[in-house]
Amino acid sequence: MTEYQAMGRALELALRGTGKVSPNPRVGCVILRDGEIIAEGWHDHFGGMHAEVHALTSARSSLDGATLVVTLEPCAHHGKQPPCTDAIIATKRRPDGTLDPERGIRRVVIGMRDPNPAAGGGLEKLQQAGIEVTVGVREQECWWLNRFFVKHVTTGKPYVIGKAAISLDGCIATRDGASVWISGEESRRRSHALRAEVDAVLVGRGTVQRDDPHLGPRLVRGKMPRRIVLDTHLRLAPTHRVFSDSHRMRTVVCTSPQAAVTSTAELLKRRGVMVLPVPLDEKGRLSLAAVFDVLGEELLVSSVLVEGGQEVLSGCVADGLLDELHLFVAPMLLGAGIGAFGRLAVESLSAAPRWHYHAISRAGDDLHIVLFPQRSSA
Ligand code: AOF
Ligand code: ZN
Repeated sequence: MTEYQAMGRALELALRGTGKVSPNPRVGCVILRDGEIIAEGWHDHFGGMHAEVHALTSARSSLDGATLVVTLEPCAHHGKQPPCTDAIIATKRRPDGTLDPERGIRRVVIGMRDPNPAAGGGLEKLQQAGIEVTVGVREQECWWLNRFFVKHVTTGKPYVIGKAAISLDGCIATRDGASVWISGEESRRRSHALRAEVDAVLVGRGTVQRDDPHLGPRLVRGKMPRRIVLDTHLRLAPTHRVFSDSHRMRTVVCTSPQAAVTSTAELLKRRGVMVLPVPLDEKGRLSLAAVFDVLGEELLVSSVLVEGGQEVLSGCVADGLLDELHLFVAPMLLGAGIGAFGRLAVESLSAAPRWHYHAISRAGDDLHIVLFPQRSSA
């Protein structure tokens, strides 16, 4: 097996931490000796053993001369776990503690460097111990796996994904608001897979009122993300599913500081729903930027899937808050319906938010388009 293929296996193993390691990264590791895998490891849950140590401790044969292949630069710090760099270097020590170049791990292949300022620097430490290090193997795939972690650990803010199921002409609902079945089964399955990957799913008050959604990843196996509801004046009835079903402890309602101390807020809190006061913007609405800041910093939410409706999606685009956008486009026309981004006031073509197509695929009868924002030089 080549190192490139071994990194593919490490990427697969990393997925085993999905939904359990956040806000840590998903990390996978394999150890190769004479082209054969002799050990595998992954970071399984937050606070748990790191991928490299997991692999090192499960090796079935001698590590002498072996290559360790890992999706993320081994950490060099004492966090909840001891430094992986030390564990790798330890394989080279003679009983008297000195380093023997013939013993233990000879080479380390890294997918991407660790952007966490507290944990980085492992690469240099390994080199200082005489280990040969290569970095950047399948780097794009490793970044994709950890794009939530990278944004959160470098900015304190969550990675924000917008999602909408739209008609060919960009509507999320007919004029009277009927929207539930625009996209097909495969699109819904993929949106549920997205729900299972993120820490939180976010919707506005209108969506809860109209659809009374559950917001869980029912069509795939996966954990229930936190459910974030934006309700500036806390007007939603406490009978809605997000406030009353068995997952209500996973619901966070963001509301104005005034509404957060009302009797409705108290009732929700008694049920286990979290009520999070968020500052209002100059127009008296919840500041979306502030919502994401609070989620990232106070609740350590590293990724949010914004599912709508029109007002929230438009607001996120207007304020430049989306890092990624998923559109599921159903082959139907809705004419004068409700546009997914209909609240966006675009004054001129040059002011139009622009995107890059990242990936386009068929999802059953629908198209699944993944986009990244074109950011100005900032
Ligand atoms: C690795 N291998 O499998 C992971 C790493 O608090 P701790 O000790 O779990 O450290 C968490 C930090 O370590 C995390 O922010 C990231 O920088 C790195 N994660 N590093 O070498 C792993 N999960
Ligand atoms: Zn580590």
